[in-house]
Amino acid sequence: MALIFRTDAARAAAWGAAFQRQMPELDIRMWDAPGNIADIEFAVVWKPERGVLRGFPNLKAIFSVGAGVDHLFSDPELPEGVPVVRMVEPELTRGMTEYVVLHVLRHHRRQREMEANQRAEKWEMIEVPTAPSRKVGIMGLGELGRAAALALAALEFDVAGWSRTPKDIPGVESFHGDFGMDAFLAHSEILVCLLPLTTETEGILNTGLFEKLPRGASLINAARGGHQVEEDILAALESGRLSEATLDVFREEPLPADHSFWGHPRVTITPHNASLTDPDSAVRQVIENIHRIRRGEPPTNIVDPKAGY
Ligand code: NDP
Ligand code: OXD
Repeated sequence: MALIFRTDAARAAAWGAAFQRQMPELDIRMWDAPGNIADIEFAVVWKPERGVLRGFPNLKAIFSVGAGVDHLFSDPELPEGVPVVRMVEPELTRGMTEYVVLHVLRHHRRQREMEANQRAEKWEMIEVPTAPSRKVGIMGLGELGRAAALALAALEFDVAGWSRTPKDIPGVESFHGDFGMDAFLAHSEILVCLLPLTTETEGILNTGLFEKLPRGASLINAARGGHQVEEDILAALESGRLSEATLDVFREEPLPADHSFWGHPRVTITPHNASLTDPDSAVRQVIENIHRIRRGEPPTNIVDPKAGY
């Protein structure tokens, strides 16, 4: 029994060390030196090259290094019948909650404008309301959206969330499905996207959606670049439909040097690091699932291939 893994190069050593510490008997194979591929039963991967996973004949589970699994389902040769397990781990959730709270507070308190004023050595009294009078909308109320919504509700923001199915989250008004979308958007002065990227959500952050937000609303996208129509964001900023945007993810990553977002005075860019999987905690989840599979039980956090998340 062997496990093969592929993470970004910078974090590979930390993952290898975590496996070694937590399950020293595990036969770990490196992506570029898989050895006898018939031994490989588990793959722990981030953006594997298309078609490679299909080449492992005895694969029992594919674990995503990240919460998102769009990087796996975009492979037309993804082996059928092999469970895909997404990453759910407390540090990833904690990091995303921090990111969302930080940027919601920045938008809410108009911090970007005050920093611009400082650069211009301009003293201008900007009045900011307090949290209960600010409407925040979270698209996606899964592991990450739910935790972020609860943290914002604890700060007494007026929080709403939108998901496929109705939710009962204390302090958070729940909207769901196509039917609930317009009312949800009307409630979102600060809109946060934490949806998975699927065929249904691709390009969802577009002009049509921005027009349903209160005028001058702001956008935080910490989900996937594929959710956003980037020309529509620029147009909405230009027209005043959107007042500002904080973007952690982009259609093309790294963001190309000549992209208009870089120099835009009302766009804040972060380099897809809203939250990072913690190798120690992640390896713990993977090993627990390996034990479950060995006992003949289904792994936890399995993805529904039809829904794509
Ligand atoms: P989950 O699968 O736990 O939650 C997804 C949520 O989105 C659910 O509430 C689901 O609704 C809702 N949803 C899915 N499709 C639709 C739809 N068509 N209409 C309405 N709601 C929908 O995902 P996570 O919270 O763990 O992660 C969300 C995403 O965040 C990941 O897929 C990933 O792309 C991104 N991410 C980004 C990171 C970064 O650093 N930038 C880090 C980690 C994750 P329901 O509950 O009804 O099923
Ligand atoms: C993830 C990510 O999906 O880092 O976890 O984007």
